[in-house]
Amino acid sequence: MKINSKYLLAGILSLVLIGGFGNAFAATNIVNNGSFENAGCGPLFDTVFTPDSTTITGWTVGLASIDWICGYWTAQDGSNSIDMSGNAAGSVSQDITTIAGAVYDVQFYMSGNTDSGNIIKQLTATAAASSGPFTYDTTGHPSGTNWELKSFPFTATGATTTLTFTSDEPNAYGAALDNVSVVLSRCPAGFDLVDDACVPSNQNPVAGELVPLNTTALFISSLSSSAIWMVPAILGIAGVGIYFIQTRTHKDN
Ligand SMILES: [Ca+2]
Ligand SMILES: [Ca+2]
Repeated sequence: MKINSKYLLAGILSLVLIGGFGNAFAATNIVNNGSFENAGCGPLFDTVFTPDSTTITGWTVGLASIDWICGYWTAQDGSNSIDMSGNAAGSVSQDITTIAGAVYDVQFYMSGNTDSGNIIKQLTATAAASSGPFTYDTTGHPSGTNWELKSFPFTATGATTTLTFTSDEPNAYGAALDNVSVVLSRCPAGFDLVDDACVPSNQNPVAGELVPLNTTALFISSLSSSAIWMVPAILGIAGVGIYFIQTRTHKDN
């Protein structure tokens, strides 16, 4: 780690900030093509048989087959969605880059193929040690007319986590799936979540973030993209004044 230090003279007017601030940075979806929107589907739908990892960008089809829906019914997001049972129960999976020990939130929308089969459709979602069935009641909801938001968290155990959705409908009429997202929600112990990344606690603050140093030190970051530490010449003094501050430019690793 290379650290360049220099001193700046800065006037700070009544900007005294103590303690932590919430992270307003929008969380980034780390799923590739979570809405199944790449070109090539249609018209209406394509049945995709295993093994296949090229038809739907980012996704590998397993078990028997899935139906890639593009017009046969209305998607939750964009134009395309998935019938988890093609001609029989299928699955879709994707390897996601993760941080061991970090917690992620999975969200997806679920509906069902009402052409036939069970009234209540079921799929199983799996990521790391988290796995569970999700159900959708099609009563009163023809295919594509209603979508329910589902979610579950998982804790990553390595640099890659496989996210899998598997049909529990042993026929051609499965649960429908669309708009899958995974976002980082909590960092491992000793790390803070800053702008969608895990940084060592009390190190490497990012410009624009307000990071507490301790209960008396004051911190404001706004001058550049480099990390900036501001240590008032007189710690703990609030109010209008001119403070000497120290800046450090961090270069990770
Ligand atoms: Ca979609
Ligand atoms: Ca089908």
